Amino acid sequence: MADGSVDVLVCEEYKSSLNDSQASLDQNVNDNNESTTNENDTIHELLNNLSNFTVKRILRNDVTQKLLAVEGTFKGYKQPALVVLEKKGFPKEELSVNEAFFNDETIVKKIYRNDIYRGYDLFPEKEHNGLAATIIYPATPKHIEKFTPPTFYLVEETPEVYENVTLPIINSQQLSLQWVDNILEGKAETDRVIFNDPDKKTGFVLVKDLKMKDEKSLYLIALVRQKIKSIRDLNESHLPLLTNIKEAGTKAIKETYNISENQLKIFFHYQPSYYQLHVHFITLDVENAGSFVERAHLLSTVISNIQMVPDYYQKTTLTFRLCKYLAFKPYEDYLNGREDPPTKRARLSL
Ligand code: M7G
Repeated sequence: MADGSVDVLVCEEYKSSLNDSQASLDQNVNDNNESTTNENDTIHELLNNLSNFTVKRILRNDVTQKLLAVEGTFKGYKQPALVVLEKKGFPKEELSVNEAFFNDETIVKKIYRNDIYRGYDLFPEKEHNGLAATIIYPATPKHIEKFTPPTFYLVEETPEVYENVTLPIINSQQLSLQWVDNILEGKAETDRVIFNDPDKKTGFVLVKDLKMKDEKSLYLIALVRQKIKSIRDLNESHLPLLTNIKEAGTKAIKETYNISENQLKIFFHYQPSYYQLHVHFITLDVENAGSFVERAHLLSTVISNIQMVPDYYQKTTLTFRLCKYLAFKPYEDYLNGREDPPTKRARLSL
């Protein structure tokens, strides 16, 4: 099954960078090129300022990326336009930083003081105060959708909800695991394998993830040989497997990439997209790699939880987010259909 269908079940990472979104749009824009070249050109030629643009809808206001995407119209042009504004990054060199901000052109306004702390608004000279703008005209529904963040739905999955909702979904709609078997059996991606432990109980294959595009940023996954769906199935009997992945996996990474264990983020996803247990290995400096709190479970924490309570993952409530209403609906239906759903009962007793 193609990866594109994954997000029906689990929330795929939302493409938060303009570059990601832009890359996937390029083809689309090229497809439109022939029919729209003339109108497209005139709209940009006449563009001295943006006063003839009217905002119809804010699609995305990303405080982390400092990015604003709006849909609107240009006066005299019928079709929708998309304008993306992005704050620019800072210069890399000390000298350039000095010249750009630490001069008598920069206006300084004090906002607050508290003890030794002061907050200011700074207005550097225009050249260093700019925004990057991308204008797409005409913007197709696909462009608009790309820049519109999904609505997320949080699920607090008790063991009962797992049994009655998640498990039937996994059993009926699971994505094909053929690619996992191919790697485990040495039939595919053999040149991308970093380490292979053939033991049936504690063995695993450490392989470059699809997301690892080059050698600069590490992204590996350890595919487990035992048939285990997810962390929900883990118990005391799996501790040797988990410690082996941690110890042998980090040793192999040290030998291959010279990266120490203390530079690695090693985690499971819950819910994962693929229900054959696997562990993600990335370096600590990689942000936004699916390691947000409502999805990532550190391997070390999982080991520790099971050491304290052997059936911890059969007893605990696991919280995760879904980004499609279609995926959330079975949970909503189940909780609404019961007279006294477990999560409501728990909240009422607080
Ligand atoms: P996940 O936690 O099930 O879901 O991780 P996610 O995809 O939402 O993170 C599965 C991991 O397997 C992901 O990091 C994928 O990039 C990776 N992956 C998926 N496929 C189909 C392949 C593949 O064919 N080869 C390799 N090497 N990695 C894959």
